[in-house]
Amino acid sequence: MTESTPLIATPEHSVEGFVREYLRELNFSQGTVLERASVNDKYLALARTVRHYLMARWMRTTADQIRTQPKAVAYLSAEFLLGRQLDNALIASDLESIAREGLASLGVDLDELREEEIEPGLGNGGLGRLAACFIDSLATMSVPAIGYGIRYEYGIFRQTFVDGRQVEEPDNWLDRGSPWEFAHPEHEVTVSFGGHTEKYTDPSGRERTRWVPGWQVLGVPYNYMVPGYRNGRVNTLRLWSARATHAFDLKIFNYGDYAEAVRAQTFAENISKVLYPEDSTPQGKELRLQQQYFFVACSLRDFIDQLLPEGFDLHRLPERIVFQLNDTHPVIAIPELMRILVDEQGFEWDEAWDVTRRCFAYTCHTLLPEALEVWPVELMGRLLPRHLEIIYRINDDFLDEVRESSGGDELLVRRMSIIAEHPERAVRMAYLATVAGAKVNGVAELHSQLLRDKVLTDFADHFPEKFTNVTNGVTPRRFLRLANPGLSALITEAIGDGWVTDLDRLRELEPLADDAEFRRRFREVKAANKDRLVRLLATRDGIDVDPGTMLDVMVKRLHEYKRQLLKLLHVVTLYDRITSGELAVEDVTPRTVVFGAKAAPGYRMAKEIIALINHVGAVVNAHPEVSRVLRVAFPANYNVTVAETLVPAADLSEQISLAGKEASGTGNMKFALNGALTIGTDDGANVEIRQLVGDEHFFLFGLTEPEASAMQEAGYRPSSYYEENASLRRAIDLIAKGTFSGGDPATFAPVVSNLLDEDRFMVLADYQSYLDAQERVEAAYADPDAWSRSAVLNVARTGFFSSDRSMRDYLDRIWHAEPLPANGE
Ligand code: 26V
Repeated sequence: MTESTPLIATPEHSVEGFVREYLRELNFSQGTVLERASVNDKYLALARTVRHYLMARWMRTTADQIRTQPKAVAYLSAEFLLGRQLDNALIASDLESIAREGLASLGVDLDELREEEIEPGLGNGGLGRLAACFIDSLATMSVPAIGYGIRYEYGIFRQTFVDGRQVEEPDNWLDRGSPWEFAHPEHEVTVSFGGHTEKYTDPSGRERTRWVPGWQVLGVPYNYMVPGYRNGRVNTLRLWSARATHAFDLKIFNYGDYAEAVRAQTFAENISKVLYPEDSTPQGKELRLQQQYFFVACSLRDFIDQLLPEGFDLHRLPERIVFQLNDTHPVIAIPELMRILVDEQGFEWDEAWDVTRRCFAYTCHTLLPEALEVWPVELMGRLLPRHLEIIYRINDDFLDEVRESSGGDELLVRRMSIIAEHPERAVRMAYLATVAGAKVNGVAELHSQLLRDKVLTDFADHFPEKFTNVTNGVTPRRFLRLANPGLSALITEAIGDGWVTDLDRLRELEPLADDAEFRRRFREVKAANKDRLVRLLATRDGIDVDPGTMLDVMVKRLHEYKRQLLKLLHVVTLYDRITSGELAVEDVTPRTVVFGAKAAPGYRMAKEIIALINHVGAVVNAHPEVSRVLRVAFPANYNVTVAETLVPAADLSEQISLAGKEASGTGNMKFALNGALTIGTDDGANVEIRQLVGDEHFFLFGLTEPEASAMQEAGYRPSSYYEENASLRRAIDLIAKGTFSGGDPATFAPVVSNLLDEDRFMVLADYQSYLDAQERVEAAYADPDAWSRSAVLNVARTGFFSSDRSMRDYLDRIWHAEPLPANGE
């Protein structure tokens, strides 16, 4: 046996082989027999069976990486919003029909078992889902890559509504077993916190610093398979779980204080207990900084100790690894690597800096200044005293450089300092990442432009070569092949199945947009997808949707800048026009407006908006006339699993953020790729979607970014729109006087006054333009043939938004790494 061909027992790729393996799992791992197995038993046995089929590829991929020592990518992310694993593993290993048939022969329904899986919700929204799409693409492209993150015991909260208001419940996703993970306690890593630093002279007479920590925890790695799509490759996602150190166990024996020892244990294990829901502003919470340092310290240690050959010369680290920093959450990795090199490996500062600045690259995912993370110096000094010293030194050196290149412009020096002075002394993590990273990228063309021009301007002037763009993408495996089997089959019938790993091939569908038969079949698929959604909403939420209506969908985290309120004002305006008799129901295109959104538990206004949506929905849906043509559906607990049924069913995709606020959006891409038309502003990736699909197939409205900025600068007055636009005034008045709150004007007064007095995201300024665009939507929808032509062109022209393309861009522009050869499939 050579290292490249590990000896692995792979079950036979046949129905009989599958059934044998499945029964073995059920009997020997699950400890039951088919006749007595619960649905969960059957699901767990199935998951483990599928896992067995991937094992040989996983071991082979790992062995190839160890053997060939290529440059690898480590994607450091505090969030991986994976979605369910079973379906993806089935399609990646080409086992779907074998599993279906094999299970059927045992009287088991594959689809029932699928529904049993609780998705790992280890992310808030776009940023976490992006990380999941990226690791899927890296595996599919055979790129040597590893994802590093945190194994939160509780993922994003489960949302329920009580009287229309959001209530959060813990997401105990691990409770019923976690068949997709492999714990490796033997590879635990020790992570230090607190304490102090001290100077000492080493045997060679050099002045050095060491960190004397105050306390420690252990990180236990849990490995997850990341299967490439039918390429014989399986990469690894390694998530860290916190444990108390064995010192705590010892305490039990030494001091007999059992209760105290257990308390300490609980304290340590809190670190990976819960995913922080992103707030209206990121708060400087101590536990969050602990989480960030915890996973980053574990990951660097792991890469150096486990994945590099023994005795590897760390001066050559940049040849072997690039750490991609997914937003600022993992940025503490930069001083951590400096600490390892200088304090532990005895590097000179300049040597260490030269290595470090070639090992990291940073992706920024926002434009809102209040969303940029800063950590109070006081907190950082208490938790990570050595790292704070290192950050100071990096800052001193950098500011000297700025001083010199600017001829002593002290104002500029202060603006660019990694340490903010007001309102309190704090470390600006985005600045640290920009100074130390080899590259800094935004996530859509417009976003990258605005990053340079507005957010990191001084840095873009100082390091113009660092700044680049990589437009986001989504994985076509999950969001087309798996989520939309009907459309997938139609596409494959027309152009073959190469599109699954080469999404540009969708271009070949363009001529079919003019083929009446193809359009008819496309509409058939859409109708079937709507039926599937109708069944889901009926059984999951008790919501009744008419599949004959236009499905108008707005799903995304609830944030003021995304402007769910603008969508709601459209709904209220329709309600007003119908109830006032201005519009006859016969003249209205019947539509179902679907919302899906979680609000951060501490974000007051977002939660008020959720309540308002539910209250407006209740009144609209209960109105005998209005509800004939307009309904609002707001299923609770929107997540990846729901998206997989919702996106393929949508007719209209709402992407209506104020221009210049949405970094990219990725939901917008998923909808277009599934043949929904977009109504959207000139923001984020909408800009590129519109350029690609063409103006005639996209409903553009609203201010442009320069217009919005200019208007803000000139002094934006939302009340003037209220005064001058009668339709808008009536909609707001309906809310204000309590039409949707049982006659009580107080209920939604905070929302109303927010709109009239401040309206930070210019909802009122864009209202009329949005209404006009919605009228264009209605006119277009009235011609089903023309609409489906546009929809087909949306599919054909959005292959660019594959995350495979994003990965190619990162490889070329930032990582300079190469794929491994495919593995014979
Ligand atoms: C956002 C906000 C917005 C309101 C103010 C406070 C606050 C705090 C944190 C965040 C999260 C920023 C990181 C994030 O999730 N960005 C999203 O990343 C996606 C993937 O690149 C991108 O498509 C979304 O446009 C972007 O919002």
